[in-house]
Amino acid sequence: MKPDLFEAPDYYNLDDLLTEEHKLVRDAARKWVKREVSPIIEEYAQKAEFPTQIIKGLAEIGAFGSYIPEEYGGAGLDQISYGLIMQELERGDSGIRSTASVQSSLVMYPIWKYGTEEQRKKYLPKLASGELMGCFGLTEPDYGSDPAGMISNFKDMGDHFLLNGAKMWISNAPFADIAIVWAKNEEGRIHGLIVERGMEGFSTPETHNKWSLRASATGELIFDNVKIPKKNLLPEKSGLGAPLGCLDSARYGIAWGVIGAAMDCYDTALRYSKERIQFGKPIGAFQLQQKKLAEMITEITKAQLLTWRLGVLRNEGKVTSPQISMAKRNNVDMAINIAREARQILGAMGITGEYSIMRHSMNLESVITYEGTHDIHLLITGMDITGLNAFK
Ligand code: TGC
Ligand code: FAD
Repeated sequence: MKPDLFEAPDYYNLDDLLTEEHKLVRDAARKWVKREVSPIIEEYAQKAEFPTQIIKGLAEIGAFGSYIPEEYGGAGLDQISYGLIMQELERGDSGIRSTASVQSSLVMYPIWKYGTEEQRKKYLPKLASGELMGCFGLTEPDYGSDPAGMISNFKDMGDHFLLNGAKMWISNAPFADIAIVWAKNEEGRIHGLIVERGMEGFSTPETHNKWSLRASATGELIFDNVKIPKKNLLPEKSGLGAPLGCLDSARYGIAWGVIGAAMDCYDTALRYSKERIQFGKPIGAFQLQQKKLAEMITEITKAQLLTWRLGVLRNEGKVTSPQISMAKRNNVDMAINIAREARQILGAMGITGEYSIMRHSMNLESVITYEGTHDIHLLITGMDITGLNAFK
């Protein structure tokens, strides 16, 4: 892979909207990605493996639980800093951002918000330092977009719960030490349970043959009469709103993250367009290539503004779930289109692993599907503006 020459586009001087702390956090993450991710990511994507050796570094830049209070080992940062870290990680690779999203928003967040003080103290500091890694099991083979129908269930056996069922498409499952698992009790109410690796009857087979998110480990969670201690139930929130509340946080991070992937594709294509000579001049001098590049920077700038505003609303505690859906949907679509156009600017070189664009493009095919598909987020917006529910 070529050396990482990335320069971040900032067409509307959006840095002026950031605090010194935001810029420090972002620049540290950017530097770390250049040093630790860019040199190895192509090799790991090719061999379809998550580079576990970067876990410690991810913890050190505050990527695990950026906004979790310091008393629980988190970095105690605001929502914009969290977003900027996600942006920088996804500039490197969506799979790296995925691991950090899952750990922060889908594992630490529910323990922080729905757990007991004992659970917070037991798990959060170790998750923040990367000593423990987690995963989040909501999706099932027959229930993806419609998680309310889930079959996984647990029975009260007096001194413990007995968990049965299966989850699939679970990021980090193959190496996670703990799983936040959503399952129904005997009354059909959804609850979160902390399931630990090593519990009898719990297995996590890896999912192979992915053309997307290859540097992220994906797997199943299988529960065959797993005995769960009662103290592992997250008691403070139940119902589908509990996992969906975690998804709000993760979807918010994705809205920022994919801007990183788009910026990397744009920056690579812009540089290439000035260096590649055809018909006696740089291809960037042709109007058709300029149209592509001009549209890319316009879309990136719009996405940056949307996301910055979303961050302000989230910091103020005023954001709505449909506002997050709009940003997730818009920004992933923006990034996937930019990756496709940028690939074309590089001609045949664009399909090789010498450049990051094809890897970003393939990764974004997962990102447009997970955490609520492109269609589901449109229907959430539709429901919000009309008051009419297209799901039921
Ligand atoms: P519905 O009846 O609308 O809602 C059920 C309850 O949930 C509440 N609620 C929310 N709460 C918090 N945040 C949200 N975003 C919420 N949306 C809804 C709602 O108020 C209600 O509460 P209550 O108290 O009245 O019971 O539910 P529904 O069954 O009709 O479904 C609605 C729909 C389709 C929007 C929802 O099911 C959905 O979002 N589906 C998409 C599923 C999804 O996103 N799965 C993601 C799995 S995790 C993942 O992909 C991780 S990838 C990680 C990585 O690698 O980065
Ligand atoms: P389906 O729900 O079967 O949807 C298929 C198609 O039908 C989609 O185009 C969808 O938009 C459309 N559709 C569905 N319902 C409607 C409707 N009402 N109206 C119109 N169109 C509709 N899940 C986890 O729980 N944890 C994880 O860590 C996790 N990581 C993932 C990692 C990867 C790499 C991938 C690819 C997925 C991951 N997922 C995870 C699962 C992901 O959240 C689901 O794939 C996603 O929610 C969609 O579910 P599905 O794949 O079953 O598609």
